[in-house]
Formats: sequence, structure tokens, C-alpha cells
Amino acid sequence: MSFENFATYREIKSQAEAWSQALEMTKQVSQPKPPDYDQVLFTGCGSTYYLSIAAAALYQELTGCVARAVPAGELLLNSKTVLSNGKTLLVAISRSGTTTETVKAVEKFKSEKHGDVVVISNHEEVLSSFADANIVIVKGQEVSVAQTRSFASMYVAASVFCARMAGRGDLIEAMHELPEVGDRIMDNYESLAKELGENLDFDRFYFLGSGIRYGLACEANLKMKEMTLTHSEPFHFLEFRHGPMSMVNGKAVVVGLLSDANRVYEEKVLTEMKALGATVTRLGESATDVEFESKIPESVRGVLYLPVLQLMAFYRSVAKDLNPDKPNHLTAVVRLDL
Ligand code: F1P
Repeated sequence: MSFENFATYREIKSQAEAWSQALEMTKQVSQPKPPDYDQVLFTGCGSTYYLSIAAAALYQELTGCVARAVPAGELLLNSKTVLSNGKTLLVAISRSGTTTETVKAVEKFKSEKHGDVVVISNHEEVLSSFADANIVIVKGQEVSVAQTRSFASMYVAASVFCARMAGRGDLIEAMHELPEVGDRIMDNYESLAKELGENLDFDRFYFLGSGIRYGLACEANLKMKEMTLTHSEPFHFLEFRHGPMSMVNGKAVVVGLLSDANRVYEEKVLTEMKALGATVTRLGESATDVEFESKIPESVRGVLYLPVLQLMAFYRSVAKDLNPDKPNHLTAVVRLDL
């Protein structure tokens, strides 16, 4: 069978060109000014909520300003738990630009005059009509339901947005290496992704990521669920010891999205899980099972964790005779009568 028959495979393998477009589009868009806002909120649904978690952590790390992520459904129905009386910058992220909760939440945010809106999407749709700054990466568009190329393109855009808000032109310059490194990683490690993905002795996956990587661990986890119907969960590294590690056995895979800064603490968790029988896979800049060797600053190379984990979920889906292009019960966009 040719894996190229699957849209998901083609979209994962071609994503680096969408990263390039994200970089160029986001550099050009007019930016809000950080001092104008008391807080920055990132919002989306499903994958784009996990992207919001990753982006909010990066925004606060780079700018020192308070930033939070909230599911669009929560911003719509429980806005008093996230909105303050001050002026808010809302970054609304959506592949389709038509997800009902996200559109309704942004519409309400604007009508109640809470602040300004930045939209990051792959389609110029109704969500973009509310944008004060609109970033649309059309090369991230995809036909499959589970987000892969789209997510990565919007994440690169969000990373550029955060770096620009922090005045870090140096980081944006370094990001130009990402597409080439991404393609090299896929060439070098697709076989590892296939080997792990096709091993159906594994029945549970845990994705560990801390700081700016936790949202990415959540997204990798969602790919595993959506494409393969496998029990999987994301955790912050040190959190995994506080109960969830009771699930570790010889059928478990523990995937570590390793940082440079806290590597010693993160490695210790993985070593302990290996001793409990887990198969451990490390992704990171160097001396890992998946080595980036990117020389790109840690804060803006997060997208590099994604392709191998997307491919691993893809190969497991096919090995289980599932169709990764059509995940169980799911549609590409959730439309509600709210
Ligand atoms: C949001 C979303 C996806 C999910 C699935 C259904 O879509 O929930 O995150 O993976 O594809 O739609 P969008 O608002 O990003 O278009």
C-alpha cells in the first residue's frame, strides 16, 4: 500500500512549505502594541486550544506580560472567569475560521468592547471579519480532519507573533531555518516514527512536555486519540509522578518533549519510567532519539517536535486498519446551533 494515498500523510510530509508561508505572512501583518493591554488571551477549540496553551506560555516567557489560554467555549459561556475589567488582546486561532464557539466568543468579545482581536487561521472566513490584525496561512489548508500541517503552520505564525510582540527580531531571523530542519528531521526519523507507530504491542501513550512545550504535548496526544483510538494523555514532566505513572507498564510508550533548560529534571522522569517497563522516546535538540541539531533558539523551535509525532500517530492508525483521514465520530469543523 502507498501511504501517499492518505491526505494526512501528504499533508504531514509537505508541511515545511506552510511553515515558510506562516513566517512570511506574520512578519508583514500590522501588530498591536503590547503596552496597550492588561492581559493577552489566546483561544481556540481542540487542536487550536492546545495551540493556544503553547502560544500563551511562549508569549508570557518572551514578553513578561500575563497571557492565558482558554477554550473558546469557555470564553463564550464563562467569560467572567477569564475576562478582567482592563483591556484585553484576544488572539483567536482556528484552522477553518468557522468553528461556532470560536466565532461566537470573538463576536461577543468585540460587541462587549473588551479589546482588540488578532486572528490566526488557514482560511479567510467569518472569524477574520472580526480581526483587527488578520493572519491567514493558506498553504496550511488541509482536507483531512485531524490537524497536522494546519496546526504547525498556525503555531509558527503564533511563535512569530509572540517574538514580534517581544521585539525579538533576532528570534524571527533564526526561525528561517525551521523549514529545512523540519524536512531533515522527517527524512531522518520517519523510520523511527513508523517502527513505534506500527508496534501494536503498545496500548497506551503518554506525552510529557513542560513550559512552552506542554501545549505541544497536548496536541501530540490529540493526534494519537483522533487517528488511532488509543488511550493517551499529556502531562507536565514532573506531574507524571503524582499518580498517572501508576499506569506505566511494558505496553506503555512515554514520549518526552525535552527542553535544554530543564533537561536534567526531565531526563530523570524518563529514566524512572523506563525502569518501570515503559518504552521511552526522547525528542530534543541533541543526544536524544529524535535529534533536531537545529541551532535555533529553544523558544522558537517548538514546531520541530510535531512532524515525527504526527507520523507516529499516522502509522499506528494505518497499522490498526483505521483511516487517519476520517477519525471516528469527527468532522473537520464543529458547527453548533448556539
Ligand atoms: C477546531 C477543531 C479541531 C479538531 C477537529 C474539529 O477546528 O475542534 O481542533 O481537531 O478537527 O475542529 P478549527 O476551529 O481550528 O477550525
